[in-house]
Amino acid sequence: MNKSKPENIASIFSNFEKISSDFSYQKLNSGHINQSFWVQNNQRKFILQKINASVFKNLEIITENIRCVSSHLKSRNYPHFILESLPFSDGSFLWDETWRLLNYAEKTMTFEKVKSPEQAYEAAKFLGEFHGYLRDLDTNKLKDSIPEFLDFNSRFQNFKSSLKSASEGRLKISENEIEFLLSHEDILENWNEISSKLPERIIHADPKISNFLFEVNSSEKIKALIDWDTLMKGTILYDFGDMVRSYTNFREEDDPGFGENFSLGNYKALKKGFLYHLENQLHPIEKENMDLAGKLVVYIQAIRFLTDYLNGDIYYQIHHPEQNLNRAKNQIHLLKEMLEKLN
Ligand code: GN1
Ligand code: MG
Repeated sequence: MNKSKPENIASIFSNFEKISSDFSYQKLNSGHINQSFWVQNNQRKFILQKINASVFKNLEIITENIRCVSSHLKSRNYPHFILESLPFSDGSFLWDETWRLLNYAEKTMTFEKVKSPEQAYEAAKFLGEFHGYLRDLDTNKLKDSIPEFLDFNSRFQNFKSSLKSASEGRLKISENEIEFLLSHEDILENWNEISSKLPERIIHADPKISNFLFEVNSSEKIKALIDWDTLMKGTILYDFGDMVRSYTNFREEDDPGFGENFSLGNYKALKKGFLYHLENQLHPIEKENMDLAGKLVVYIQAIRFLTDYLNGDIYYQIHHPEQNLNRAKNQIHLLKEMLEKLN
């Protein structure tokens, strides 16, 4: 029996609490890795998720990392929503090995794309504040939820391997993108020159705009930062770069169109927002390399999407056959404009 089928949602949830007459659920379409459902019972809402165990190979680690960060934030009186994994009736945090239940920030909404520089500013400020609260949590308390997640040289090598194993058809259709990525390896080389000097901190590692919950009917008031599965030890510049990737993109992540891709206005707002809480906490080498971090993360994300396309779409969920290629094109177009405008 395929336990991920929606008809099992009620039965999985019933291992948390009795199903009441107002029980309902809805599949959420955001996220490329896990399957998420919004569940309501007794007028309370939760997120029920089937974790993708081929990406997150050790689910105990992500559960433990979330628990560790939640309790740290509570002990510091973090003033916003704190994500928590909720125990099922037998005391375990995972049901049937891959299902988990999370608390939910009520009356919130998400955006797939940034609406305005003000919104970029607010989200970056919110993330900077989150970092400020994590500053005194020992980085060794978190274990790697995905080994080599931040190993950009491995990502490049995996891309090169995919060129050897991909089908003729996929290689042909993406030849321009392959050529672009191979000819811009200098971005990675520039990064390699500074990376060993960057301080290690606890980072979120996926702060794209859709991972912020905004108050309903507000595009600026943020209630929560969610998706804590990739909380890990790494450089804070990865978080900054990932925000650049997401917040400066005028287009949706799978829109392959070219022209008017990068918003310099959003970029400036985001930088200002990020530094709001962190100005005095960042090391000079971090402040000096913010632009490079933006380019690097977009470059690596393009590589990740294209590698997955060449490998036959085995990592990211897709809804149509060229979606990963379109996602890669979108990142490349964004990067092209960044290279022009951020010099
Ligand atoms: C994935 O599943 P989701 O949307 O939270 C990916 C991120 C990428 C992002 C691109 C574990 O995140 O690293 O930046 O897609 N997560 C993992 O949208 O690979
Ligand atoms: Mg994520």
